[in-house]
Amino acid sequence: MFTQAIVRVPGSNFADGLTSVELGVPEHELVMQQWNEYCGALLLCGLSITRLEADLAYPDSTFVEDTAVITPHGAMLTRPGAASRLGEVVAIARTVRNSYPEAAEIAVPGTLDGGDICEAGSHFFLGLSDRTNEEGARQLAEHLAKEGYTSSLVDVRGMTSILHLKSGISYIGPGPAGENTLVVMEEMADWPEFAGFDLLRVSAEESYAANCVRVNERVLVAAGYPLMTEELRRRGYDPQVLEMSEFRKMDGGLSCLSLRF
Ligand code: CIR
Repeated sequence: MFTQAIVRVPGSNFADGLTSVELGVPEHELVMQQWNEYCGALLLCGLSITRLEADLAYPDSTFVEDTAVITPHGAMLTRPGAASRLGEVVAIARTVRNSYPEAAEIAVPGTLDGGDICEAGSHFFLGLSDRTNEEGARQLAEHLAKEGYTSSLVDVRGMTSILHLKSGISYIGPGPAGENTLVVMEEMADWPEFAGFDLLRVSAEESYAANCVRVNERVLVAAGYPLMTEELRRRGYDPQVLEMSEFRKMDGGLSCLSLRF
């Protein structure tokens, strides 16, 4: 069960952040509306929210997930792989340390974005991407092992369609009958790394919906992907549908907008 979330208000310069897609410029009013609805959904899931003020020095800083990896046993502050985002960690460290005073830190030359780290029960998938390098993943694996978790690498560097590992997979198990459900975009669904999980395959035309988030009894899922939403219902999950159009324009998904613990 999660009880808390950390979020950061999107800045008025949110549109100046990094993006690899050409979906247009986010409209600030809509950004705020969608972000407020997202926070409302977290409240509905029973979480208390720590809301950090907008930080105009870092247009991408509303994507707080990339700055830390938090487990029930501890926290690791990251070293984001994009130079323009490195300073975001300094700004969030104090808040994370309020709950995890002993939080560790990824050290040079490691780089790691939280979006590449997928918790799947007692195992973690560590994505290697343009943002997370082998040294960053190695340091996190060592930290997680001390906490009793296993981990394995998933190399997504060859994939142009996703920014982070969690743009393509999300762990939402256990399901109503104890299923160990891993949501996977079709392109990755046959990868041997994911054998052994109950896969929920997301069709190519709905691949953005592969980034969903289990929060206690609900699953947050992006609006506009009816097959995915229906499949979650069919499997006995309770989907909470949220409009994400403006965050998608900046390569953001549902998981990146909060740190949950
Ligand atoms: C970036 O390129 O870093 C941001 N515009 C988007 C980060 C999305 N984060 C995530 O999926 N965890």
